[in-house]
Amino acid sequence: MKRRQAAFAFAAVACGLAHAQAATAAGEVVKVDREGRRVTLKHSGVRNLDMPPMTMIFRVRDAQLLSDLAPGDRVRFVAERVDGQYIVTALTKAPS
Ligand SMILES: [Cu+2]
Repeated sequence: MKRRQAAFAFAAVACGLAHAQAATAAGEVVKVDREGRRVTLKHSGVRNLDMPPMTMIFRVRDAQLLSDLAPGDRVRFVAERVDGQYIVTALTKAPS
């Protein structure tokens, strides 16, 4: 766990904000929980989080990000780890 956090910290510093766009990951919406401000995504690898492909629940920073989403939508998103939780900070529908 410590090693993983250290690796993430290093990646965050190495990438910096200028490369935030490159941290975009691809996923498909499985479930939208607007009240709980959560979204379940079946995502491909998330490089900045060192995360392999999986289906998981993310918290969402801004409920607005969920306003136009439905299960089955393909999305591009940026997720960050904040206080041990994975939070989606940006999300757009992928062009189909
Ligand atoms: Cu994941």
